[in-house]
Amino acid sequence: MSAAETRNAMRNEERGTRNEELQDGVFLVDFCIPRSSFLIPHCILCAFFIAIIGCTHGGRPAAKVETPPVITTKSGIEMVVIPAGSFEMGNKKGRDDEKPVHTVWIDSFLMDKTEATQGEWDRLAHGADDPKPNPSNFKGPTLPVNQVKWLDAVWFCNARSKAEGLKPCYNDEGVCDFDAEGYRLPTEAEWEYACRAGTSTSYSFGNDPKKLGDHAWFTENSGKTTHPVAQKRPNPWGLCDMHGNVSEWCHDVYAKDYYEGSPDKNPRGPKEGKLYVRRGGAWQADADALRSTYRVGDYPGFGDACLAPEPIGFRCVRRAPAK
Ligand SMILES: [Ca+2]
Repeated sequence: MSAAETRNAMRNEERGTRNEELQDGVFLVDFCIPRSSFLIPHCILCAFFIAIIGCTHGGRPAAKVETPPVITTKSGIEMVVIPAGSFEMGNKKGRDDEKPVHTVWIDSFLMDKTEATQGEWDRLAHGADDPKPNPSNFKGPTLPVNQVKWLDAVWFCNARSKAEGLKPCYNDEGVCDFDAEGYRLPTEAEWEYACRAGTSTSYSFGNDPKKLGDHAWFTENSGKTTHPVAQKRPNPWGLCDMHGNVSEWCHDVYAKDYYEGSPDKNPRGPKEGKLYVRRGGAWQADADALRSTYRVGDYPGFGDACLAPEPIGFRCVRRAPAK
């Protein structure tokens, strides 16, 4: 099978898989709305209500949900301060590459509240000494960047670091210095930890895919296009569009069996491989592909002749500032 055939087969599997195995327990957070002027009071109400009613998952208390603070960077981009903690990564009822479920510790980090937008891309490219054109086929300043190659997402991270006077994380080959203070792509574990936001259900709002339309753009409501970021309800930690709109590049090389030997603290993926991880599903994906634990490996440079718009965007993270 050629590279193009392999990739198309993976994409068809992503689109075609039915939402057949959802986890137990329901964890509903329907009180948060995405606009900043209302976010804090609503999430305080949300946390208060959760404290009152509690929730269950397999008889165990669910992780405590608190709304982390949000900061605004020098570039004017809002980032959520993701707290350090451990979580159960993967899904015992998911696909083979989501198993085994394993406990992972994640250090605190900052994550963009939204997917990287084309407005952000154009501003950074305008001031960069090595500008790259906006790769998106759906055009608009508030739309997420889409059909971006992995190395071009890395370019964006470095350009943003340079624009803010931070040490870039990546060299020209995309090798990451995790000790650098600049921006980078999230590791796959960081992405899932942030997407779950303390939940253990299929989605960050619960298990019911019928509610997905309140939280995500996907095949049933997108009209076959991307949408401006932050139009849907955020997850319990205030992150928008973690489910849907554009699928998001992670830092990690993809390996189907990586969870069998993953480090238990800040895993960063296999050292080598042809595919890179992307997460969260996109406007053209079905509900199953938007689950918090759903994994996809994709070619970093789109090595085929597929004419369909690429559903891939990204968001940036960086180290939490030292206290
Ligand atoms: Ca997304």
